[in-house]
Amino acid sequence: MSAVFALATPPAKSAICVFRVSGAGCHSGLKKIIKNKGFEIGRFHVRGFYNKNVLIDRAGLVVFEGPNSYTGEDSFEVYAHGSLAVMSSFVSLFKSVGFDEAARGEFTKRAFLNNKMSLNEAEALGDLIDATDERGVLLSGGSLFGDMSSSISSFADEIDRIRVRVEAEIDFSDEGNEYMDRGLVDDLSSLISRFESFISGCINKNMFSQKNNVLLVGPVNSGKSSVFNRLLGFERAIVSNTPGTTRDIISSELFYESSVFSIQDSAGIRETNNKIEGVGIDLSLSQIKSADLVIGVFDLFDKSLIKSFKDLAKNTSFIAVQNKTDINKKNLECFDCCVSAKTGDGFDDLKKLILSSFNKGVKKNDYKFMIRDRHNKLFQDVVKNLISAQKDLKENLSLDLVAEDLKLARSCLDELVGEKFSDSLLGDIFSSYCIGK
Ligand SMILES: Nc1nc2c(ncn2[C@@H]2O[C@H](COP(=O)(O)OP(=O)(O)OP(=O)(O)O)[C@@H](O)[C@H]2O)c(=O)[nH]1
Ligand SMILES: [Mg+2]
Repeated sequence: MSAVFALATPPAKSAICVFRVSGAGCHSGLKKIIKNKGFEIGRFHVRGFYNKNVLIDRAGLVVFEGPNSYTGEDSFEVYAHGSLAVMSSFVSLFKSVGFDEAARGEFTKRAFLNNKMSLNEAEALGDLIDATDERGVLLSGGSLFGDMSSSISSFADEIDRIRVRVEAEIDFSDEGNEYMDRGLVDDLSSLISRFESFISGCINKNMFSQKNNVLLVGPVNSGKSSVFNRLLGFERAIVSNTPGTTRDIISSELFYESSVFSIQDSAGIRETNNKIEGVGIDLSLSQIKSADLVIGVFDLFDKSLIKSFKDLAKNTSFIAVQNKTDINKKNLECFDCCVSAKTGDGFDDLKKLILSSFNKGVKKNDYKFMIRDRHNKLFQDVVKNLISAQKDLKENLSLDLVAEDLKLARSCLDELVGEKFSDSLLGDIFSSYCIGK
């Protein structure tokens, strides 16, 4: 495949930036842009990179030779100084020697096409990069480095072995003999229960990586924006003593105890004739539906409003927070948590409450592997076909049908690891990757 390049680090000022180049002819292209042309494969060198004799940067260089590279092709990586100007100079330099810009996920797609990894491993790699907490790293790592691929391959072998036995029975019965191998039903049942237990150790990425959406609501001026800023640790939202200050939904991410939460501040809810404020209030109300946790922020004198806000949250978890405890007495009878956004008092408890309200849901520690919708569907199809084969066997129905079901179950596993794939499937998978991966 032709030589492509991409920046593998974000296009932002940084200590260093990393470029990846891979494909046919990339080594000869490299020799055109460095003066000291000798290099050892797999060894770190420092080289001057030149565009028409003008030195762009002295940068780290590691050259790889296919098939012993990430992509399985000849490739190299450059570790340059991380200024935006240096990055853009390298882009021009690489284009000048005929390298094309890589598409998203191009390097991993090539790795898959060159049999360096299976399709489910390529997907797990994308999930590892998307991981926003330690558990996400462990689970996507389990799918990538752990025994997920070997489990799938041993299930596939086992299905094949059972099918061979069924086909032997077909030949046997063609010769007019009675159905013999009674152990088949038991072996198939045991395979089904082990496969189901394997699936129960997998968690769908969608369920796992729910963004932990937390919405702050409450009456005007209760201090929602102040609580929001205090949770984040910086002044993100405007705070003022004018009721109705916040008009829009303001979002930011909060990292706490290796989990990430998406926190949203919203317009205070009250009767209003102001059109813009009214739109903000409608937005707050509609946002409640997509929140995973609603935090009502109140002043002590708002306590009669707690119930109406709790009702708005309907089935979503709700925490009632009393703010401004620096000027009012704490009332833990009415509120779940008492804080002062002004002094920071009570925020450790509030963060713990937020964390625990999410931990009540999915028990992430019960799982070994992270999977996607595509895998889940294929796993369910495997079970469906195995159960159908089991039923036919038990009822002494046609052995040809049993063999056919087993073939279908096996082909779902082939699809999972990418032994069978369509271009559109690869397009769907790799287009969600970062450039440079
Ligand atoms: N004493 C004290 N004042 C606070 C505290 N939190 C907020 N305030 C004050 O309360 C007023 C309203 O604060 P905001 O954070 O803007 O309140 P809000 O609920 O976002 O208001 P709207 O967006 O208008 O609905 C400001 O004057 C804040 O300084 C607190 O913990 N203690
Ligand atoms: Mg506000």
